[in-house]
Amino acid sequence: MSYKVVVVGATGNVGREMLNILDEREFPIAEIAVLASRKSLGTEVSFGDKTLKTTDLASFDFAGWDMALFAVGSEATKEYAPKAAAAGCIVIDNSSLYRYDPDVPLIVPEVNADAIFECHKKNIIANPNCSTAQMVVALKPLHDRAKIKRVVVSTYQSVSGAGKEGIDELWDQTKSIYNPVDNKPPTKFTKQIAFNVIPHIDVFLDSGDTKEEWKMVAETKKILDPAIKVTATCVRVPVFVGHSESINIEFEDFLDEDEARDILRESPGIMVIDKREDGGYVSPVECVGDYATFISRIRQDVTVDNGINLWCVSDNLRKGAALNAVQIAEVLGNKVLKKG
Ligand code: 11C
Repeated sequence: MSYKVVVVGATGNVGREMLNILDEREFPIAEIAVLASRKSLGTEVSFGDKTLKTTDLASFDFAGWDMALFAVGSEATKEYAPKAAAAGCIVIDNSSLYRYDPDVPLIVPEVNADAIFECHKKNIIANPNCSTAQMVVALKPLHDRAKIKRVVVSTYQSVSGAGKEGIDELWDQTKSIYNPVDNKPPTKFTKQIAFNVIPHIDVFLDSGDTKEEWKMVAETKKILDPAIKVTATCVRVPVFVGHSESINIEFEDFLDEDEARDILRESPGIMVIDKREDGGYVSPVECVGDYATFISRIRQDVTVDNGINLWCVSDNLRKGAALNAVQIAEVLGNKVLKKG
């Protein structure tokens, strides 16, 4: 069986990655439409060896299309996702708009693929925040074995999480360090990002946490287990692509570091690189373009009864966005649409 697929926001970083990944994974496509907002209209995008011309999101009729992968901001999603859903086209949404809606499943296929059966409540499925997606892939198999009580996570998030403007700002500031005449004040980030780190992603909440930190808590509970306590500190670092996370996990039951390593090695979506020698771990530049969530530095935390520390790295534009959306589309095809 093959499907009529729409990619909304096809000219953006995530939209282009969605097209690459649909092609790479040979997603069964009967017909594809690539949509963009008026300002990008007419822009061409690559899909395998084809070049596709974008059409206008505002006037597109979603009736008769099986699924739409949305990679646009919350405003455009708010306007067009309900139209697609009402026309019977199932939306897979990369924005944060529907993630916390109890009638919308929030899915990471390695963790909660069966939540897909909830998709008919609104004809919408949500894709999580990038920093949550990679973390829950790492947590799920360990939770199944030893039940996680609490997670303390610190993130090191690349500028591509903030879109093209984030990438441009790091690039321009890095160059201007050597040519101070070009020095411009930061516009995308709140402080200099080149040769610096910024402990602030998304808006501040009354609690003192940022929205990015709150998302990691709320989304982990929704995807994996509402009983797990999570506390997060999210930090922007001068890396173009690839989010890294230092994760400290406290379990109900004892889990030996060697067993944790073996479990992770056998788990879907994970690549363990953990050699305890110079370079025997993964850094973000090495994960770019890959599908896997890489786990390194797995070790006992002896300061609590049942603790494990690990280092988790993944391509935020892939597992954190486009790949996860395509994996959801695969599950939707196999579990829901195929059965009619
Ligand atoms: C960042 N994680 O790195 C964010 C980007 O909720 O989908 C993704 C925001 C989201 O800035």
